[in-house]
Amino acid sequence: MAKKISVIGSGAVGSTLAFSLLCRLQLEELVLVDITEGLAKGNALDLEDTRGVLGFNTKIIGTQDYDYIKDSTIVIVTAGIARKEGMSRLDLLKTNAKVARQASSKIKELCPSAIVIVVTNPLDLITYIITKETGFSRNKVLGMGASLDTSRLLNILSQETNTQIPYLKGYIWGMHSKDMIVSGWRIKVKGNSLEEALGKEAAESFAQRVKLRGAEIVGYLKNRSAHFAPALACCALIEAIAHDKNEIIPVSILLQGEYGLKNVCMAVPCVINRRGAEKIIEEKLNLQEKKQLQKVKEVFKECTTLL
Ligand code: LAC
Repeated sequence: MAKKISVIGSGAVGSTLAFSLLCRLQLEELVLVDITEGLAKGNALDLEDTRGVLGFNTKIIGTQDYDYIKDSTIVIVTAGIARKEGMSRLDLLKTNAKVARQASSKIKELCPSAIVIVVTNPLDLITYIITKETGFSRNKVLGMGASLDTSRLLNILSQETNTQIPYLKGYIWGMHSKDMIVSGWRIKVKGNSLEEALGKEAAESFAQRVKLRGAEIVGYLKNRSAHFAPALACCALIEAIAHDKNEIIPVSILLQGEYGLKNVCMAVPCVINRRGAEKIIEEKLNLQEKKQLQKVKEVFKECTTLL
């Protein structure tokens, strides 16, 4: 049983995540924090009202006051502004970096043993900021983005190839941006690679479609981004931690030489358990992937100069 989980930010992703957590985990306490007056409190009361149906014993708090996150075992940072139509995740950097620094100092002070999950965009840069600002060991600050992209990949691939999810394998890694890495040879449809299953050209346009899925959704919603799949992907990561699953999930983490990268946060497959990212799995790389990593290195360097 996870003791106490705090969700910072009670927007669409934060509140949907809180709901998913109540549906899927048994918690002693769930704290929702948002600086907008009444938002976390209103959501907390609404969530409490699911008790009669779900039957949980969880104490639920909605507040503007960070002090309530004290001694949380897991803290999820969703606070910040979300993408609107026409914006890239990077456009959010300035505002959300400030939010991330504030959250980091509170987390460091109040929950020094917590595992922190970052959802705020631009994901890899905010993960980097929170890792540095909290000073927590890197295995305890995990950015959730690639597991969402992986769920999107599997959904679209399932429809494209008319194949059920259990017969599909693969994951997305790299940055949670247009520079995410979709490695066709790591993706399998009933044992065949993406190119074998779709053909070379279709495989490329498929990869492009997956990369732009988040933007496609923003295009319809106009003034906000996706929330159901992001929240549930985050919930699955928390379940792997709370249930000590040793599950392999791609998460953004500070790399210190792995994959030839240093001082860069991006998603790589990790073994996730109650200690956070227990182990970074280093896969062999082909030439194209090495080139893509070089690009990540450059993009990350350029972005961190803006911080
Ligand atoms: C997305 C945002 C949440 O990918 O990053 O939809």
